[in-house]
Amino acid sequence: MSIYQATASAPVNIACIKYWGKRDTKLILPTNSSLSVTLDQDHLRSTTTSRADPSFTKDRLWLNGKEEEINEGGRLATCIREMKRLRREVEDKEPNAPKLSTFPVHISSRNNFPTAAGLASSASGFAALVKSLATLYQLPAHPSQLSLIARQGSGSACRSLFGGYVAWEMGSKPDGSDSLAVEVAPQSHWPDLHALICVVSDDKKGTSSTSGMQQTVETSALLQHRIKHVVPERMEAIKKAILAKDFDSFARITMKDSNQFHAVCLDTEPPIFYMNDVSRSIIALIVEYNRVSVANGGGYKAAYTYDAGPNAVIYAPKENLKEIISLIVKYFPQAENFKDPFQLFGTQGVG
Ligand code: 2P0
Repeated sequence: MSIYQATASAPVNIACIKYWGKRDTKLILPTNSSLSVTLDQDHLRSTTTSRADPSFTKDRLWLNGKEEEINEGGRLATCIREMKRLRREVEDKEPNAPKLSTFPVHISSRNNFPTAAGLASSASGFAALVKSLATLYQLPAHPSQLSLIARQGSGSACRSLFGGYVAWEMGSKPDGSDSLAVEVAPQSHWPDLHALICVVSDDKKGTSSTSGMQQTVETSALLQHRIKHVVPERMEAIKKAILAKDFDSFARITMKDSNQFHAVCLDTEPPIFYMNDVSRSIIALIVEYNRVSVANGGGYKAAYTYDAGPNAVIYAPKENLKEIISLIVKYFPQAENFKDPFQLFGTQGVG
């Protein structure tokens, strides 16, 4: 008897232009396009194994060893249903192909980093889920096509289907068929850009992204300004900066967009705070580091960005990493011991 099983993994991505807000909560269609860098480090990944078997009684999923409910009509159920639909298209074309779309699946997924600590575990998780089912079902699908399905698991997951520099184009069609991820440049285009992740806290965050962003959509006038008058130009400018490997522009845009995302959170009713005092101190450190460099005739040396949590991600050219790490260790001595509340996660190439 054949065994139908496949394993795939997907990395975390960190947005430079932030996704925050949905125009369609069911299909997960965003209010603005976004752009991220996919990390290539081994210890920030989700790995997922899927198995299809006619003896299984229903679809089941385990996350880090604990079974999760697959609610009817929920995100997991939608992703599994959509992947089975693509498999059915293969089976319809190839009558001899095993009817895997009719078998229940068991899925086991593991993250090798803290879940829901603002480190985008849902992004790598849903990307790995979709990839493992695509491998199991031997789908001839392009990553952009798979991104349409991963998006319905978690918006930011669509960007983790590609390595390197990735845009999620918001699209305009009501059915979401043009709201997908596209590669801006592969990691090999700009391998000198590195990301340093500073885990300020690995506690579960207070306000989930999903509910937080809808509160913002409902109550923030600043979000409307951001959607209409800021992000479209910023998307074009950062793509240009990446293609030109222009770190100064990349850094300025990335920091400005992180700041505006957190400003929009503050403009929400009730206000949402994701950064803490340590996060803000790291901002001050990077701002000063850049100021001194520019004052001495140099350029920007590092860029910070924060997602829906207090952890800092610092993008920098490789040559600056040593200096940045020594600055962080100097001002945050806890970092050296890999202890809470500040843990230095490590450095890595991106893409
Ligand atoms: C991002 N974040 O672009 C932004 C920046 C958080 C801050 O994507 O509701 O977990 O599952 O679509 O994808 C977090 O949002 O939300 C996020 P859902 P998701 O990376």
